[in-house]
Amino acid sequence: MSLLRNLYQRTGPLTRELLREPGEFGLGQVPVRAKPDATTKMVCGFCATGCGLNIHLKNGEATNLSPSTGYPVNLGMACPKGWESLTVLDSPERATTPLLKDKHGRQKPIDWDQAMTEFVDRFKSIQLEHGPESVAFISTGQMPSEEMAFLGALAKFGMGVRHGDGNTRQCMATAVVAYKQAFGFDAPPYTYGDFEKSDVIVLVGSNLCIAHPIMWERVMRNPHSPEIIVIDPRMTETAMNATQHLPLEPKSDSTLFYGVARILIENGWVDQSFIDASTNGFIEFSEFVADFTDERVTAVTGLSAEHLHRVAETIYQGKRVSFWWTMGVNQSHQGVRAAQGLINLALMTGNIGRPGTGANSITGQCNAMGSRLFSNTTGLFGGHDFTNEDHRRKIADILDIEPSVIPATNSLPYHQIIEGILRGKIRGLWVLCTNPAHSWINQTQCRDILDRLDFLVVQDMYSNTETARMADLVLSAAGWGEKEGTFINSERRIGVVKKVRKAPGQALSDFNIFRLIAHHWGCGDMFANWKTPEDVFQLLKQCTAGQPCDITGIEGYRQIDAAGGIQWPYPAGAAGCARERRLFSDGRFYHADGRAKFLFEEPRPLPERLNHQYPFMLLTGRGTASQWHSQTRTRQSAVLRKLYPEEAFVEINPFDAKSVGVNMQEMVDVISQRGRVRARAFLTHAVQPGQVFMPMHYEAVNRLTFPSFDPYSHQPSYKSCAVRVARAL
Ligand SMILES: Nc1nc2c(c(=O)[nH]1)N[C@H]1C(S)=C(S)[C@@H](COP(=O)(O)OP(=O)(O)OC[C@H]3O[C@@H](n4cnc5c(=O)[nH]c(N)nc54)[C@H](O)[C@@H]3O)O[C@H]1N2
Ligand SMILES: Nc1nc2c(c(=O)[nH]1)N[C@H]1C(S)=C(S)[C@@H](COP(=O)(O)OP(=O)(O)OC[C@H]3O[C@@H](n4cnc5c(=O)[nH]c(N)nc54)[C@H](O)[C@@H]3O)O[C@H]1N2
Ligand code: SF4
Ligand SMILES: [Mo]
Repeated sequence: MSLLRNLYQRTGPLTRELLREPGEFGLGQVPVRAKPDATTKMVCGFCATGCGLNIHLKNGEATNLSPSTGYPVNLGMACPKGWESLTVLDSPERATTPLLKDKHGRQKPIDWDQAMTEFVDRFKSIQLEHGPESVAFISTGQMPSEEMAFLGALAKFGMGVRHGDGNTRQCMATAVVAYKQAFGFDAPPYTYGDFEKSDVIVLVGSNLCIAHPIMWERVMRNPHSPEIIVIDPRMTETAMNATQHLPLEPKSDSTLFYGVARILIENGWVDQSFIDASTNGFIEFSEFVADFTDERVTAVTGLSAEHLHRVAETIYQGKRVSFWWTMGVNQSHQGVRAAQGLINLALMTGNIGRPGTGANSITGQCNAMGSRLFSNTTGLFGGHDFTNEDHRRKIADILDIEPSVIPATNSLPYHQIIEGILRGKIRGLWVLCTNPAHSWINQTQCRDILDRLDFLVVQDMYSNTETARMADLVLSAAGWGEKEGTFINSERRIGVVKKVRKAPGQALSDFNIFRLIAHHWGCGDMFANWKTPEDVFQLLKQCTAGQPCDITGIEGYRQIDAAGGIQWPYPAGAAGCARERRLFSDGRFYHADGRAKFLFEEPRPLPERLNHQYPFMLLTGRGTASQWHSQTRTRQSAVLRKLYPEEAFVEINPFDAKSVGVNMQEMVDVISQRGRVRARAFLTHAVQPGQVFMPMHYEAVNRLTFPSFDPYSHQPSYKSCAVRVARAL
């Protein structure tokens, strides 16, 4: 404590002001402070479902929580992570002060002013020597939109940084590109009510029971006894509850969708009037899919012809068919075209824009949707384009900055930033709210590359993440519950997060860290109006004017809070505030001619094929509902820790286990061309012979994965690489 006090006393005036933050233990701008022992509500900070949680306060500070019954998302339910959201904040692993690596490689606590001096001096000198492109950032889908926007503006407009990307590249990039090309804007069209209104629900590469348990609860509330078709190589928990499970060969999704499209066309099971009125490219698409005969499709997918025809018939007979996809599609070497294959099925059968329908990408992180609109990485604020001069001028006007400070070119995507480090082009990296030394593909190379940086800054809640341990400078950040802002959930619903806890030690909200950096960098004037998250919300709101995501009708946090979240779009003048809205009910899309596009391409073979040395295909993904990604948060809760296996395990089919000579629970080595990792064997028929599965939550897993990427979205293909399994000696 005395160390903290000393550090505090040495800080400059702005730092001191920020460390005090608006109303210590208070709740900033959000009107929930009336009674110190009140209950307030906010949205969960883990997954993109965006459940509402009631936070119970004692003396103005959160002591407990329960799921909100009145919130339109979760209707009184929460998963184990949501319940444990407050617990994970209390941990000895929290970063309580900035840390600087000394010449012996040990990280030592420092005060914020010294941290700022190091940050500014090191990054500026790298930029001076190697040009502005030599410093880059990697951010996240887990900070409030206001913080993402501050980072994007500070780095790109204030600090002259040219390249910044997010962990959303690992996650949502494929869906973004698929939607932009097909619809003319990145716009997931649905509302969660659609789960309850469909009579056919098609889930592709999406394990709702584990990854989005509350969305699954919404499916369970569906009163129409829906057909549930799960398309997943594994018999997942979700597949076990399906009426049809199609255990296709990994990455054969587009072939399957083209085959089903061909059957629909041959039988005349299409909605010709919708196709004529609202789409382009159907004739070309029909000609293309004619080649996807039963023989071809069954050979590639491993499914029977009966399977294909039954799916096609179920889709035809459905009155309200919804198509949902997640990482089984997005994380693929040809993910964009696979996602569009699914979009095509919705378009050709007219299953879009009506209740219970849609081509629906489910997002992952609590604010992945916010990062898509407001992170200023791949696109300019509000769904604008860096390369468009009018867009740059519009945004410059709103932010009251010179248009010339806005880069006219796009940033490099994540994997090219990593390559840039390898080639010595990028020498300084600022990593925020993500843990690439665990989550990026092909870890052995990734760590080696991060090691080559002249200066690595990591801004995180915890000081011991795999990436933070490599950092030259750690900036100690507040987490969910310790700051305010807004998240956008999977169904485009904006929800509020509030400060209901004080961050430990000298940890500051990311927002205030950005204010501090702006001040020390010398660009504080540019952000003179960016004092509170709600100030920034007001600016972002203006940036959306006239866009498909227009939210100029929202007054501010109070209204969002009272309404139970508000879905975009909500333009000024919008009448009333409907609790639920879906897109495209008028059959008009965002391309200039108002039509959606059929997009397709010849499927390509897997980048890393199996051979006799590496005979198994490794699939990776979520393991349990109580584990979150690299586990920095979920491992802090004793309750959550009890709900998942502590050490890495590999699921293997009993038939393969026999051929390898391993029994249940024995240790094995899983070996790819890139690495060898030890794991416990879990024998299960849930994985098919020839495939094995490992959850991504264990750090070892990405030492095996093969770095291949979708050519359009640059998203890594985490879910297929060749491995062999051997008994551990
Ligand atoms: N508990 C928990 N929940 C989470 C998360 C978490 O870490 N923990 N993370 C959140 C995030 S960021 C995300 S992105 C989502 C991810 O949510 P999901 O995408 O549902 O989860 P995954 O397990 O990554 O992948 C889903 C399924 O894809 C299947 N799959 C693999 N290859 C193929 C293929 O070629 N085709 C098809 N059709 N399927 C395939 C896998 O077998 C797996 O069951 O979850 C979110 N929710
Ligand atoms: N093999 C394999 N790898 C995968 C995947 C897969 O399916 N298979 N899935 C990929 C996907 S979809 C995703 S989304 C990524 C996720 O990968 P990551 O983003 O690397 O995973 P997280 O553990 O969520 O990392 C978030 C970090 O931010 C910190 N943090 C949390 N809140 C805050 C905050 O408010 N401020 C700051 N500054 N820090 C905070 C946490 O402590 C943690 O270190 O993993 C990808 N990697
Ligand atoms: S389902 Fe997602 S948003 Fe809901 S409580 Fe669980 S982690 Fe939080
Ligand atoms: Mo994700």
